[in-house]
Amino acid sequence: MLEALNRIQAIVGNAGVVTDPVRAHSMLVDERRHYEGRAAAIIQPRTTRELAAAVRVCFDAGIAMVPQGGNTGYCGGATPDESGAQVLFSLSRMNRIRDIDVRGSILTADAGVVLAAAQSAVAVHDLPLPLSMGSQGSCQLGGNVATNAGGLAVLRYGTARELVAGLEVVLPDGRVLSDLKGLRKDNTGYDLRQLFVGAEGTLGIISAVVLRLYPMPRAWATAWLALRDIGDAVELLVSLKSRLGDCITSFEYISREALDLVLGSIPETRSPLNTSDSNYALIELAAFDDGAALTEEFERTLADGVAAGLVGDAVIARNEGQRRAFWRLRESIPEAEKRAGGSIKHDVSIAAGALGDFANEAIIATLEQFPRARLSVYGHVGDGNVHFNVLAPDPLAADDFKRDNARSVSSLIHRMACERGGSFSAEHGVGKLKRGILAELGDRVALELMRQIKATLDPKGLMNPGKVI
Ligand code: FAD
Ligand code: 2HG
Ligand code: ZN
Repeated sequence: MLEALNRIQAIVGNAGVVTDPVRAHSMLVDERRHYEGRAAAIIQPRTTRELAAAVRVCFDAGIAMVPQGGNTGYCGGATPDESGAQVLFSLSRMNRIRDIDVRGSILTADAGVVLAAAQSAVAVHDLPLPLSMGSQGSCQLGGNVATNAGGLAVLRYGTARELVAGLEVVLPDGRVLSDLKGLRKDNTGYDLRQLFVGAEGTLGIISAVVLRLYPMPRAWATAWLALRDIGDAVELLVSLKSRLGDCITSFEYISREALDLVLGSIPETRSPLNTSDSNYALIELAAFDDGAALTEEFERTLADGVAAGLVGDAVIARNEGQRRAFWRLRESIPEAEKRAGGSIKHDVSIAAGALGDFANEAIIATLEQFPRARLSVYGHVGDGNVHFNVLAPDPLAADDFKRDNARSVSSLIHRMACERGGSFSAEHGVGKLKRGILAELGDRVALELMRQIKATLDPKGLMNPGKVI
């Protein structure tokens, strides 16, 4: 081991090895403080060449490797185990924007570029990268691709998978798979690229990405509305889609309890409607003209929703400040949950038609078994994905509540979602946290194929072992 670590140090130099204990600690604990690992070394290469050479040393010496981006993942996938025998590869120093092809609308960047930095770099060219999420100030493009991240505009632009036009990947044996041409069409064999999207670092380390960019809308129409029921959100979305088509970029659901968590703990927030409804939606449309016609049709559709009893009340943002204030309410929910002691999180998806029933039945079943629990239900209803989060009645007793109840609460919610044909992990992945659930609830044939793919690409089982499968 020591000899291999010396060789790696010679490859990446002193600046490429993290020795500061405070920095190291922050990289060895996961975002949700579920896991704390140890590492034989924390390596931060600067280039693909350095990364590949260091990986090759690990492969030859039989050392397990863990890739890490911004360490914002929710499933412990970027945390090494407790053995102290694994090498953590942090991509943070691989943070160069390689190219912005304005004519081709593609961005090529090192995997360690922080999402917010990538957004700023392309915004200058009026070509937004339509991937955004609460963690964007820390998460990295490589991590976004490795987790197939979703976020707030999936409805219009898809998840990270649909934005990826190319990848460069360091394979577990140090070979580099280079697919950075960014071609729209290329039917030359298997689509290997997609294997690494959502693989959570178990098949290789993504060293660079090519992402699709889109034209900058010229206007937005953003509404905050009260709904009678979460099921009505789905009905409203159907009618919006039929009348406004592709213009809808986001359709987010927010329960009253989730909103109250934000209003109670995040400074300078206030409810956009003076009502005490139980269900809200935040809807955004984008236009490529001045947006007047779109806003008019939006208002008409919402008015019809009111007449049909789907919508209680609605307000459309009058200016950019109000639009941002609406989004702040939605984006602050995870932070507000943290301030309330944290939650037992569930990230499930269900076919659109069954979503309302699932949510309502899950609320009843959870409160029957855990009558004092607080719920925070919200999410990307436009994508059939809800975050069904369960909090302790008292923030001060949150750790005990989560420790005592996480297993049974999660088993209930995951089973309810899977029995209705849904997924127990719509956007946050599997990592270490849900590996057991995947083994239990996953499709047998799919699991067999995953193991075969893993064995082919990583025959020594060195790449992020103990995660996903
Ligand atoms: P990490 O946490 O470092 O790693 C995550 C996984 O990817 C690990 O398995 C790791 O091994 C692997 N990995 C990381 N980098 C690489 C690489 N270069 N090559 C190969 N494997 C790699 N997620 C959503 O999908 N939608 C949301 O809306 C969303 N909102 C969030 C809001 C908050 C406040 C927080 C804290 C998290 C949120 N997340 C969300 C979860 C998380 O931010 C995303 O999963 C993000 O994509 C993880 O990126 P990261 O760089 O932090 O990855
Ligand atoms: C979101 O949609 C993220 O805000 C985080 O996916 C969800 O914290 C959560 O449970
Ligand atoms: Zn989400």
